Amino acid sequence: MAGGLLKYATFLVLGALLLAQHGRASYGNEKGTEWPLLLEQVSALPDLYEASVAELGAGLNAGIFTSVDLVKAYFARIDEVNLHGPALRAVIEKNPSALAEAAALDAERTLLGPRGLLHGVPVLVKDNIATVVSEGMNTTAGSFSLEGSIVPGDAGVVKRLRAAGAIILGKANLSEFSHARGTLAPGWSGRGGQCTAAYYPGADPCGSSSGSGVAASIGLASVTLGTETDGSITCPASRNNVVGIKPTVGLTSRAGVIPITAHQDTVGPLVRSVSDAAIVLSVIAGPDPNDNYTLAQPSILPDYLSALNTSALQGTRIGVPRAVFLEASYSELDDTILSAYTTALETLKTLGATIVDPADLPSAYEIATSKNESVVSRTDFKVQLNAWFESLLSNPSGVRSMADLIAYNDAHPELEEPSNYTDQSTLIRAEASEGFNSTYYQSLAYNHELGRTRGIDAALKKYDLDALVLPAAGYVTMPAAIAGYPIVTVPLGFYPDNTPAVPTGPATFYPAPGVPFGLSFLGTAYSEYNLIGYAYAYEQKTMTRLQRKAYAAAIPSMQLVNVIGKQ
Ligand SMILES: *[C@@H]1O[C@H](CO)[C@@H](O)[C@H](O)[C@H]1NC(C)=O
Ligand SMILES: *[C@@H]1O[C@H](CO)[C@@H](O)[C@H](O)[C@H]1NC(C)=O
Ligand SMILES: *[C@@H]1O[C@H](CO)[C@@H](O)[C@H](O)[C@H]1NC(C)=O
Ligand SMILES: *[C@@H]1O[C@H](CO)[C@@H](O)[C@H](O)[C@H]1NC(C)=O
Ligand SMILES: *[C@@H]1O[C@H](CO)[C@@H](O)[C@H](O)[C@H]1NC(C)=O
Ligand SMILES: *[C@@H]1O[C@H](CO)[C@@H](O)[C@H](O)[C@H]1NC(C)=O
Ligand SMILES: CC(=O)N[C@H]1CO[C@H](CO)[C@@H](O)[C@@H]1O
Repeated sequence: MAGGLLKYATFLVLGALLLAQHGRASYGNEKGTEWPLLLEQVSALPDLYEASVAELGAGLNAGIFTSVDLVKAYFARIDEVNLHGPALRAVIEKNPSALAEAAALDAERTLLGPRGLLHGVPVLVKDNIATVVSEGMNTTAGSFSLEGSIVPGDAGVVKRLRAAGAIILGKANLSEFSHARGTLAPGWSGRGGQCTAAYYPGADPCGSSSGSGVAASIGLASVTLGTETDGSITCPASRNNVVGIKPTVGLTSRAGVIPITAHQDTVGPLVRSVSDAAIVLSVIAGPDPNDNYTLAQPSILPDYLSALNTSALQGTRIGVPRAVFLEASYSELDDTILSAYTTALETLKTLGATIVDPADLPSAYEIATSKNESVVSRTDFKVQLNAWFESLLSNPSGVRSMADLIAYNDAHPELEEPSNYTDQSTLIRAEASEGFNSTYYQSLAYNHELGRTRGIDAALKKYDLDALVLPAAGYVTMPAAIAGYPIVTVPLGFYPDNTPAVPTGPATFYPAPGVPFGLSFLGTAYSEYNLIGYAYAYEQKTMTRLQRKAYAAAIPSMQLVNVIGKQ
């Protein structure tokens, strides 16, 4: 113990020396993410359950701990809860090169100072986001059909993360093929098993970025990435008490991401705070020649960190598109959520917003019954997934097309179709699609009309709004999904302790006691800067995330103090 304290004191002294040496490093904005922080601000080791990117960066810069320590600590936390204890199954693989990468980044920091806010920060990415094979990880969307496959290289967003000095900690579990295989319990994949959320034993984590949401919620990584086609960042953010940004389609590159549809897929952060989300977005946003949608984004992107303004809602007009969620099909919007939502609207008013209620999308009822989304996504999925299989340098399973994949699943029931997880109807329907015919182009045009011109943009214009606000629960993500428009989700509340646990799958429950739910801000294309500001103002006023923690067994006990100075 005394040895430990001595060691800790040495770190503090070392930190002071390093701080003096690297005083030149200064990043971020004027609102608290600036470096270096004062030594007393970092003299306590941050609790990895909640630690922010800024806190970790301050401790790294001060030399109080290293990125090697961080990787060791997160690995220990994953080992504690992933297959053992509550067996959350949030992580599929740990990066076998992460420690070596961390050591190199530590050395670089000592020599040259940090590259930026994500230097040496461990990031967990959803298993549909490619990482170069030589590093030692698979990219499989959770499917055994892709185990050992050789991808051509890193995904575009991974290249950006690495350039910023981030460490890829591992791959997160997901709903297999981002929930585009069939009617399966959210969070299940053949390779990862059934992921469950950390707020109630067996809680449904939602999907498809399930592991990313769960890992962020209890600090199995500093930050995580997920992907959304329709709800796959928003919903797990909501169910796991974290912040999610579903960026405008075309803001973040999908190159190297196992696809569903280029018209809707998008990559974004799932993290514990709006500040962290802004930091991650500012790194992963930007053009990529390998994803031509990103070439249509504004040539100069805003500094998302300067959107972090607690007064951001002052003088804004925020709309309530009631028709979207009064539709009977959105039965998840029960009294608990609607009452928390009503309170949130009052909070937004106190923060200076004018609430316009109702502010309906003219297309709301058509969206609720339209099947145009699936016409487009099915057709795209077949074409794009076939292209993914063809792009692989090799694939040991022999699967080279969607048709092969369907046959593979049926031929390997022990791996891919265990009892209660047998369905692959979405794949079968996609395989039956006939390509880019006139029905497809008509449906695509309808999607844009329903989501954009008679949808979100129509409501913003008609009511002179800055943004829309909706509960994140339920499938109220479709307007933004078919429009390709952004959503920023923040914690809104929790189900009370006396909530009956309702089964949603063979091993999952929703709702259940203590299960979280979120609030979503929506806007037009490339309005992330504004949405981040509104979400930040609301988050800072309410700090809902901190009101409740995961159930005891799902809170990892390993911390930096357990690994610093150990082999
Ligand atoms: C992929 O997964 C297999 C099986 O878990 C593992 O043996 C292998 O090391 C992983 N990595 C690569 C690059 O294949
Ligand atoms: C991207 O390129 C494809 C052809 O490679 C083309 O069909 C599509 O319209 C392009 N999309 C954009 C947004 O530029
Ligand atoms: C924060 O937002 C308020 C209200 O929009 C604005 O007046 C103020 O200039 C902003 N502060 C900064 C630092 O941008
Ligand atoms: C697509 O949307 C249009 C316009 O609302 C509607 O008339 C049509 O029935 C929809 N098509 C499908 C396949 O749902
Ligand atoms: C286009 O293909 C879809 C299946 O992908 C089919 O349902 C539809 O009838 C086709 N439309 C035309 C005009 O052939
Ligand atoms: C399948 O799910 C049912 C409940 O839906 C459960 O009773 C049963 O044990 C499950 N079977 C397996 C093999 O997990
Ligand atoms: C990191 C980790 O724990 N990965 C596990 C994910 O689940 C599969 C299936 O149980 C295990 O094989 C992995 O080891």
